Amino acid sequence: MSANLYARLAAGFPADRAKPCFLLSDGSEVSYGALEAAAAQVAGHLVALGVEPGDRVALQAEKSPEGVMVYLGVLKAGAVFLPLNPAYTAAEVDYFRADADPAVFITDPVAFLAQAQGASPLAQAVPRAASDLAAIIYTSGTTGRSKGAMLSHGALAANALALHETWGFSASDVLLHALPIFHVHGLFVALHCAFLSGCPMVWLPRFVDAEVLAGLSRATVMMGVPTFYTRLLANPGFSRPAAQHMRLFISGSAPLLPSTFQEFEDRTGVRILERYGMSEAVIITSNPLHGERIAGSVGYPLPGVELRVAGVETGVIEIRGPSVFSGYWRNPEKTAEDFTADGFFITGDVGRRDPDGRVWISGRAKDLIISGGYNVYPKEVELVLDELAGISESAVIGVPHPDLGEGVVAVVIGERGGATDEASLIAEARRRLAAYKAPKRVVFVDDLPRNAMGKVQKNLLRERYAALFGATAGVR
Ligand code: MCA
Ligand code: AMP
Repeated sequence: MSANLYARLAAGFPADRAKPCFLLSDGSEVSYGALEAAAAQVAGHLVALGVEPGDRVALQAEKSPEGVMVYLGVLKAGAVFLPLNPAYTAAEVDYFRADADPAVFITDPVAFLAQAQGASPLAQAVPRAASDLAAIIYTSGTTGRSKGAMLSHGALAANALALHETWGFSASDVLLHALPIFHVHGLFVALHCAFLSGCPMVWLPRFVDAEVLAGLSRATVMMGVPTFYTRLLANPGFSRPAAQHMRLFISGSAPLLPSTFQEFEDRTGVRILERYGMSEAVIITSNPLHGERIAGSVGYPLPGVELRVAGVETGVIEIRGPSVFSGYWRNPEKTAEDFTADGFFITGDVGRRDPDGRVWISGRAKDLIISGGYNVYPKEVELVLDELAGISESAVIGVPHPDLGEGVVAVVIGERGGATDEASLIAEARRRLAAYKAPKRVVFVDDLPRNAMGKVQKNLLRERYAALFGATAGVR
């Protein structure tokens, strides 16, 4: 039997295909029937273009229902979906293009769908084995170069089915979708839960607190990064009545501060359900739907996930299970480095487990900043800064930020006689990198603290600049 993920997801679509899938801000709707028909057109068009099973199809575009139609069409055609953040600069995209070698690169899904109308729709999903690739998700590496996490049809299906069950999704849900759809959270976690239950989504192009607040009155479940919740709490209109339609608020992609969890409960009477995930494994652990949700804990491993801590009490989290990725695209060395001999993936997150299995994440062994739910790899930013005139060396760190969780800060040593300032360095960085990766602040120093090996001691820098954005608590 084919394991094509499209067929699995479509099996969850409502029997009455006239039912809505997307509830749009202008009051209009897109039905499941329209989604299904568009996916068939896209798949037919891709096949007619000569796209073979396993070929990559890239999509770099602003969020839209048409983008989702393209995603499903790519799956149906048996090709490999490659989503890219529209904020990436041309230089960043050149790298992904060269590395992933996509057969088709789509930047305007509306125009692509219009072209696809000329093709004959593909009735049946192209047969795929569970181990065949469904998507490649680029996630930056410690060397400053992104690597593509290869996710198979089987891995994505296993995770989607586990989440659908764990979070109790049903046809009577309405999911508020305000996340971007070029990352695992908005693309797989949110969409797959909706599709498997055949429920509609309140579809917002991006997070705007007033629009989310309005959307909540029509929704039952919301998924977001912690910044969504701090921004909702900053809106005085967000109160108990605003949340009363909701059965579930889910948070992930970055640590949810216990203070946010508590403030949310005080304001609404509801406890946010925190879960933990990664591009390489989709969702790994979740607090329980029924049972205690504890601030600062990411809950229990999902069914099928084996999780262990490499250390006596606290250590790096390692995982094994059906939703773990198949390796890094065209990078067997890095793949080998990140798996143990017995097949566990080394996440780079540091944590501990209670005797009953509950997981707590306390930090990261990897040099990674998470700003508003987006990963920023310091090395990538340092490489860019070090090339700029006026800078002899830089160290990029994340420090507590009241809105974004962590804010990117560059600590730089200027070149002797070089003339540069904070604003121009930030502007230069933004020309070369997606805006979310650029430092929000630059601090000039004469020297960087180093250990005996000459390595910059970033922990000292993080302590020194902890109050730069006026936030009190950091990574829990
Ligand atoms: C936008 N900017 C940012 C960020 N987003 N800077 C730092 N960090 C960010 N996250 C830039 C913008 O380009 C803008 O610059 C300026 O900062 C201020 O933007 P603002 O209007 O405040 O931002 P926004 O458009 O409202 O976006 C903030 C956001 C957004 C809503 C928090 O970043 C977001 O939707 N984040 C979700 C990320 C996500 O889905 N992560 C999941 C990864 P200018 O205006 O000058 O251009 S998947 C994952 O991590 C795993 C698997 C998991 O567990 O889920
Ligand atoms: P990504 O590479 O975008 O998939 O980001 C994955 C990383 O986000 C993980 O390795 C964690 O460091 C972090 N992360 C995701 N969810 C949580 C959470 N609930 N608590 C703490 N960190 C998280």
